[in-house]
Amino acid sequence: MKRKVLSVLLSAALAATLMTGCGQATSEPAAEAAPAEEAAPAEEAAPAEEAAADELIVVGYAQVGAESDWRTANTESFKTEFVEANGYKLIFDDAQQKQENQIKAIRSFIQQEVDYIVLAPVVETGWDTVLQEAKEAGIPVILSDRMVDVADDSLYECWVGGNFVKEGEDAAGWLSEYLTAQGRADEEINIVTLQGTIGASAQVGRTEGFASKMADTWTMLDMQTGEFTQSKGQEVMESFLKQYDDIDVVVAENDNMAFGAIDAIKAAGKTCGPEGDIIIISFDAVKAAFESMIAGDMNVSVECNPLHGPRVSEIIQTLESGGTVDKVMYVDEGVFPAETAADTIGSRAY
Ligand code: GYE
Repeated sequence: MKRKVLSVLLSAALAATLMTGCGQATSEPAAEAAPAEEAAPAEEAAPAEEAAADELIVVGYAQVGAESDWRTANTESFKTEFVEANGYKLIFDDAQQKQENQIKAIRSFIQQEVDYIVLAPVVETGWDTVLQEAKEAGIPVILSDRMVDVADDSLYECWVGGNFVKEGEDAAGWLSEYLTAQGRADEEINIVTLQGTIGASAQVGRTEGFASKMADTWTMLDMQTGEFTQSKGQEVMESFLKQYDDIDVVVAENDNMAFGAIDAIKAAGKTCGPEGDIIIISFDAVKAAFESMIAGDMNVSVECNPLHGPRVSEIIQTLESGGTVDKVMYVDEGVFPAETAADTIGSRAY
């Protein structure tokens, strides 16, 4: 609907340009000014590039922010996929980890009459009103990465992302096997968790998943948010180290917070990683995590794949051709322990 209007406007603008003689050289007559209802669609008469511009699918992406390596890879994935050569115009908004900014971005996408809205919601709650507005405007909303918690699931088309609960379970499963292999299965183990942004699906799922697999011999000493950033992760770890002198394991709910925690541990004169005193468990498995494992600082990173651009594009293409998509689509993810890092790093895409 929207694109047809745009195409009519563009063809009228083109015709006006041609009639004033300022346009690019073309042999086409001014007949392009014909009303849209006429048989020959305006774009057939326009030069190839103009025709292509008429057909672009306009996508507004309400991104969380730029808080982590994962997020940077995710943004890159969208910016590479949603290009004119693939038939898209991308309107990208970085909300700096603030829900209010994402709500503003969505309202602006609605005003601009985009064809699709893609939302990576910073937290799960508080979306009912603005998604209702998008629905009333007839703009499909595709959720990517994190989930929303809304009363009416017809407010979004579908969701694609990682299985965060499973990631948390996998992290605990790895720890259990690791401790057993070390002959420490019966030892009292003290754990602290650096949580992601409270209320974000990645935080909620990873915290829940890990908690559900806690062994009887493990104690969760403390959990605090590090907002998914390296600096906050470091700050929180510094305070944990002051408070507790017997930390065996750090669970960082993303790699960047783990990097901050490692810095804090070293600054406190302690050691971590496979040869050190404190076990570091992390999530995302970005390239820098592999480097950290190779350097001997991190024990394991549970993968979370950020390359959602092509996945969302495929969803849009399916919807464009009248097809249907699954409501919930999980991406396959693995677990990467330090001993495999050197062999794997070369094949990592992010
Ligand atoms: O783990 C973290 C990022 O929602 C899965 O957000 C994403 C998380 C990812 O900031 O690094």
